[in-house]
Amino acid sequence: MMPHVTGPVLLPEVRAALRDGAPVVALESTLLAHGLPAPRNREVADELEAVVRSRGAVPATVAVLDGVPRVGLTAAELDRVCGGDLVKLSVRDLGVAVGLRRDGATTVAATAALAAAAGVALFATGGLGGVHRGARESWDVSADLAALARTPVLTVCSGVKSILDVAATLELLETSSVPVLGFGTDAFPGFYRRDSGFPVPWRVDDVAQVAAVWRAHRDVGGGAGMVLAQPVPAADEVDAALHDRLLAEGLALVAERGIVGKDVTPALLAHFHEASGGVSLTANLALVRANAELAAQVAVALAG
Ligand code: PSU
Ligand code: MN
Repeated sequence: MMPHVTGPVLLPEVRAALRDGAPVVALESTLLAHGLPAPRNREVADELEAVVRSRGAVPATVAVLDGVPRVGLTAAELDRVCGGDLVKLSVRDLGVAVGLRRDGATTVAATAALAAAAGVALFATGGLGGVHRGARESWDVSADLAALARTPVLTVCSGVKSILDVAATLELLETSSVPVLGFGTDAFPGFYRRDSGFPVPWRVDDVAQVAAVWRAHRDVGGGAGMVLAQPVPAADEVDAALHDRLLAEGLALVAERGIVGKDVTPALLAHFHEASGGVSLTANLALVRANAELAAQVAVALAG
């Protein structure tokens, strides 16, 4: 039989940090490969890792390269992730990509799965996938939700985009026994907007509270992940009228072009970035950086 890789391969720095109980934060690669335009995405990859380091944690960007699931990437590997052509891999695609020795960027679901397998508990991203509008007909519900239900990883994000059915997404998180905490907010964030219009079930106001809740959740929470939702910095929030226009246009465009399945989210994101003259990109970058920073602070609190 041919030898094959069974678990993720850790960058030596990440392996050493985990061995020593030092703080580590996993970072998602689909947001780089499919959520941000090249070549800006490559700078963002470095910026996110630098933010994590600035708070005293070790960053570990996750992807599959040549069929090897990797937790922690070298600069050359980040080049490949940001260089285009990478397939978008959710959890169901991981085994296929490994078996066929392919490259791919990992979604929230796949990143959480590989991070957990590597022993990394903290994970930062921009927005979660969720229940799409019209899911009653299309059945389009992101595998991110099912993955969070069974993967003990704390995901720091800015809620979900209003391209989704936010109410249904929150309902499904409740059904899946995934706690949702608002960080310094009573409102579930709507990615580009600080308030999606729906409340969070729980609010926390500092990193020590997050660490206490996560420790307890691991003991009594039944094995599910947890969502820590932080709104986009106020200065970078997209104006409500612009946001509503972009959303209406994006949804119409996706319907018109018959875009379905895993292409829906990247198509909507691309439209937002192109049609907003960079405003949505600024917001996107600001919130991802803030989430990486918060995740690192929580990781440090948990390691201390
Ligand atoms: N939401 C965003 N930006 C993103 C994504 C979601 O605001 O880049 C990406 C994440 O990788 C997420 C994935 O896991 O899209 C969800 O895709 P789908 O809806 O096809 O499950
Ligand atoms: Mn989908």
